[in-house]
Amino acid sequence: ADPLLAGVKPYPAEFAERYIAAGYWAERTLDQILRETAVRRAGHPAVIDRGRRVSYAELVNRIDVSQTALSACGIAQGERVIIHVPNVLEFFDAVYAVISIGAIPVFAVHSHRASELEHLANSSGAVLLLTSRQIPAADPQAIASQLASRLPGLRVMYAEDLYERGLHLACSGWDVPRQGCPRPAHAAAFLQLSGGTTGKPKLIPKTHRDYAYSFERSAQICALGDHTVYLSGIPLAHNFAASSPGYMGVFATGGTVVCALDGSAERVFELIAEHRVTMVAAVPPLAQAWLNSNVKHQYDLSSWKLLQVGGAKLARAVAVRVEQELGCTLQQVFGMAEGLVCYTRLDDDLETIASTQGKPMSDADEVLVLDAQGNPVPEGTPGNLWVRGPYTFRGYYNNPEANAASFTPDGFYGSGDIVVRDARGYLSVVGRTKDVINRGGEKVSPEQIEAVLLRHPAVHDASVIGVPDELLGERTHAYVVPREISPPPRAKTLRAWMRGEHIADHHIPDMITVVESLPTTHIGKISRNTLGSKAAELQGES
Ligand code: J2J
Repeated sequence: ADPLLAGVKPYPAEFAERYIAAGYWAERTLDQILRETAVRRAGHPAVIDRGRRVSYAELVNRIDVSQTALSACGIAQGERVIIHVPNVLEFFDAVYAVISIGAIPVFAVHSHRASELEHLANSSGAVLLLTSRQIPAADPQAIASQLASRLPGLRVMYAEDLYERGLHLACSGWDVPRQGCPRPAHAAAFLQLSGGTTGKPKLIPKTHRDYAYSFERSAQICALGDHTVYLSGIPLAHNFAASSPGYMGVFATGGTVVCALDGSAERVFELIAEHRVTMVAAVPPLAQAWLNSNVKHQYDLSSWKLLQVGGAKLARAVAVRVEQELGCTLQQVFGMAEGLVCYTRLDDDLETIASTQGKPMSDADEVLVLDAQGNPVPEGTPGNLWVRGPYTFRGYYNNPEANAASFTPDGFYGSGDIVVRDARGYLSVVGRTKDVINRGGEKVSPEQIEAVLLRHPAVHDASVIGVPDELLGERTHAYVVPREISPPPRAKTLRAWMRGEHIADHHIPDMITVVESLPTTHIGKISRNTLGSKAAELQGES
């Protein structure tokens, strides 16, 4: 089978040559990087998940055995496999077994339900869903049967069964491979979901060599090493927790990953104290909850050196409290699954750390800040962010329409963020042009929620906007125009109905208001912009 995935836009040859010559790209695959560390650090704990401590040697063995289970299922190179597993040990079995076999993980977040998974399966052409029995507040059997009726071709397996099944197969004579299948490093390694995608989910292909560069460079910036004990308060499936520097950065440098099933203050503090965690990744609402927690003094947090916060804008007023109140250094991280990641540096002055979102990780990141006409804006002036570089992708998977809208002809990706760049190259995020609601780091597409509401028989029209929220930064507010029936549907009924639609919790609006009409633009389109400012006037039942 061709290890290079059709539908993936390659880097132009001149760029590839340049990145190789400069030493950014190497000929290694993601599983190879883990295996190399495992040789050097065989007995060192790679993953700690509750009572389970798994050394690097054991982790690699689990992956090899899990690979056998996937082969027995007939999973082959280039096929797509959805990973729907929370922050538990089996997440790594699943991800690295799929990668080792040369198949392509497609990362769902574990809050996704049948509706989101169906879209993901359709747009990726996945043949297998690896889900989990450990997803908090989910009924995996129900999800599997809802999917079975809609997508009869999609097989479903539990990540928890991979290793057991593989062991069983090995006992009955199956060969357990002790390495990954050979692939070039310019092959696609996996597909990431773009934040807040509309109708057709936008999938971001990453190659082994560009991703490896991004987490190895990130590991340098964050001073990762043998001593590192890393915990993510956010899903490991998210690009931030995977590569900035994330678990892949930890595995490249021989540290330990501690699994946290959720980001609650109690759980995270307990794990930090018990395992002497040194660095933690969070979105702003989590960081805020930890700062405001009244239990933090009950735990020994002295091992904690670094708190990374990213995914959404961290308020300066919150940022300035971190060092004093949590006893660790703050690092702001502004990144995107599509590529560019900016960090404040560990030795930056406090003002820079509190008030900027950092500077690009690589000297080879080409960042443009442009006005609406495409002209560079002066330093210190807000403009649209465009980027090109050794780990910024060149196109969405199989999606020419999205690509035409997102790239300049010479390959710069427009992130939809409005930023201000200072003389040193540090960026501050001040707004956005894209139609995405950033709900505390979780990217939500208004269109996607509207589409669900419009399926309700009593809904004539719906419009969803983001409104300011103290904790989340933004929350979702749906305005719904009922059909001319009496009595009109109530907000409460609509919400209850949405819960039954098998969608992720973050796709259920935080507020629903039933109104008589929605403001329109001069050509008659619903205007989300005016809706924001008119919201107060729109009387209705919430
Ligand atoms: C303001 N907005 C931010 C920040 C992301 C590291 C960190 C984050 C992500 C991520 C990531 C922000 N301040 N500090 O992939 O590797 C908003 C921007 C951006 C979008 C990308 C990583 N950090 N954002 O959040 O693909 O609008 O990646 O374009 O989920 O989140 O979202 P996503």
